[in-house]
Formats: sequence, C-alpha cells, structure tokens
Amino acid sequence: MRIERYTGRDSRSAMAQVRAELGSDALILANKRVGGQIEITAAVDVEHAVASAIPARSGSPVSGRRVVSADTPTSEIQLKALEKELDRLRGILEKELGGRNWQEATVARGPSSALRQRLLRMGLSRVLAGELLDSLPSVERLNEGWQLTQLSLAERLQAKSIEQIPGNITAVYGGTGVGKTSTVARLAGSHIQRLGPEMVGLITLDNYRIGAQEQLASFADTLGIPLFTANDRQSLSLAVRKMQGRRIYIDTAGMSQHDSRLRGQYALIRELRKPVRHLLVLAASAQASQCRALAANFAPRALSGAIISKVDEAQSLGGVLDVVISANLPVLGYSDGQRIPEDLYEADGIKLVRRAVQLAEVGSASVVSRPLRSAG
Ligand SMILES: Nc1nc2c(ncn2[C@@H]2O[C@H](COP(=O)(O)OP(=O)(O)O)[C@@H](O)[C@H]2O)c(=O)[nH]1
Ligand SMILES: [Mg+2]
Repeated sequence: MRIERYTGRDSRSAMAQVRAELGSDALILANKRVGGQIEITAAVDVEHAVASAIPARSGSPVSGRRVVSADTPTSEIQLKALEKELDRLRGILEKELGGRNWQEATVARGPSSALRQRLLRMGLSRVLAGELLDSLPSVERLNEGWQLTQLSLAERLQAKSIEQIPGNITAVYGGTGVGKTSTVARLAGSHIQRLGPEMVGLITLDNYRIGAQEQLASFADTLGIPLFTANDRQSLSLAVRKMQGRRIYIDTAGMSQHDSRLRGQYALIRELRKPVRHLLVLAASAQASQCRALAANFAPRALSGAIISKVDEAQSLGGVLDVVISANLPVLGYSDGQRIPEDLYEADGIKLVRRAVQLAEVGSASVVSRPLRSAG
C-alpha cells in the first residue's frame, strides 16, 4: 500500500495530481482544507490492483471473489502481459465504436448513469444525485468519476468541529429517542475531560418525562456538575446566571416532527439573547422524511448544524446525508453506539461518505448472497 498527500487550490486540482501519480484506482482516504488549500490523502494498493486483475491459472474452480494474499507473486512479465492485453481490448473497443471519440462515448453512456445508480442505492435523492453529477468534470473512467463524486458529496456535508462555532451555550434539539440526552452527556463529558467539572453545567427543558430527567441527573451526579431544570423564560435565565462562567449544555424534550413545542423550546433559548450553538440531532436509522420534517421546523440558518446519531443502526446513510445537505446544515459530529462519551466523533465528510458507500455495498450484496435466516 502506498499512501501519499497532495495539495491543490481545489479538490479538482488535487485530484488531478492523485490521478497523475497514483492512477485512477487510487482510494481517497481523507480530504481537508489546510490554509485555503485542499489536501487529499490517497492510497493505492499496488499488489492488489495487479494481482486481482491476473486470472487464476490452476487449482480449484474459482467461486465468487478470488482471495489474493499479500505475497502473491506479481512478476514484471505478468504485468507486461496484462498491459498488452488491456491495449488489445482498448483497440477492439475503439474499433467497435467506429469514428466516435472514445472518451466522449464513455462519458456520455457509461459513468454518469452508473454513478447515478450508485448514488441512488446509497439513499440519496434524485435531486442531489443530479446536482453531484452535473458538477462532475468529464471523466474517462468510472472509478475516477466515482472518487470525484464521493469527494464532492463529502464537501457538500460541510463537516466542522463544534468548537468552530462561537457560544458558551450549546442546545440540542430533535425527535423522541434520537439521542439528544446522550449527545448532551457526551459533549459535556468530553468538555470535562479537557477542562474539568468546574467549567461545565447542564440544563434540561425536558419536563415531560420523569425518566428523562433522572437519566441526566444521575450523569450530572456521577461527574459532579450542576444540573438545573427550567420550564420557562425566568427559570432558564436564572439557571444560566447561576452557571455563569461555565460551558452550558441544554437538553430539550423530544418532540414529534410536527409538534410546535419543538420550535417553542428553540424560541425560549433564543430569548436568552446570548450566542448559542443550536444543534439538531438526526438519527441515521430514522426515515429520511422524518428527518426532513424535523429540520423544516427551523428557519434557514436558525441551527448551527446537525449531529447524526445511530449511524451503527442505519441500513443506509444517504437519506440523512441528503437531508443535512438540502437543509444546508453543517455536520458537527456523529455517533455510532450507546457508550458515553466514547461513541461521539468529530464530523469527517470523507468517513461518512465511505460509510454510506459501504452500507450500500453490503445492502446490494446481501440481496444476492446472504441466505435468509430461519426463525428458531
Ligand atoms: N445504537 C445507538 N444507540 C444510541 C446512539 N445514541 C443514543 N443511543 C441510544 O438511544 C436511546 C435514546 O437515547 P437518548 O439520548 O435518551 O435519546 P433522547 O430521547 O433523544 O434524549 C438510548 O438507549 C441511547 O443509549 C447511537 O449513536 N447508537
Ligand atoms: Mg432525552
């Protein structure tokens, strides 16, 4: 495996370098903005790329995918033979296509419809799939187009760290059971690890369920931080005053996507007239339509961003990614398990896209090869 870093003024120029040096089978591992430039980390698995293209010569009939061990011999002679064979195939195809421009033909017929299928299989909407493909530069090969498409999807996710958003108060909203209280506990927990318990405090607006308050109260007790319950403007601003100087995390009550009380809690917190990070928690395991309706409760730019929870339980990720992109919500983190605080991660566009792709691949493979589990 060869891993390299490339920097360019935008993804396209960085990708061009990747392509030129590692070829179009390169795998993008990460992309980030570094001082106004885009840095792409890419890898190419030289042995595997070559070995898996060489047919097995002897042994038992190949069933399914051939497993190539790391020490498969890849002699130069085999490589040369392979190159020759590829040239021959290219020649045949070019001849078949007659006078047409080879590159144009592949772009017009091949990659974009195949790419569209992949995007839809991930759970993205037709609209977003169309937008991503429209902005794709013309490419010769499917894999190259696929890498660029994933990269541009990752960019559209606007992954950011919560710390980039100003505000000493962080409020968390969302539907019932999506992971709001867990998110509050995780954010507070990681803050305590960095700055100590005397710098952190909690408020809950969740007065509807006793269990909900007990959950946060026991967390606050264990960590030795204050927890206030508020239900109106006065009690909320009193709680904030009492915790002056601390980083405050506000948990809210889960509401159905149609419940106007969701907006009520937001309005109450707005009345504090302080810089607040307003975060919407969206469960990746929920229906995209539900996530979309939740986000629609908030005016454009009312929210600072989204936390995507339950990534581990999702059957596909495209739906929730589509929602955050179309609602123009930067992704500020994601969680993939029940542990507090461990299972919350900083947002990383490439990682989320990779995960969405993997889920789509597993999903389509299981249709073909996984037997139905019998009950009992
Ligand atoms: N599998 C999984 N479970 C989660 C995740 N985040 C939270 N949960 C669980 O989801 C349930 C509801 O979480 P909670 O934080 O109480 O949700 P709330 O009602 O929105 O406050 C709890 O059992 C959590 O442990 C996650 O990322 N993955
Ligand atoms: Mg809760």
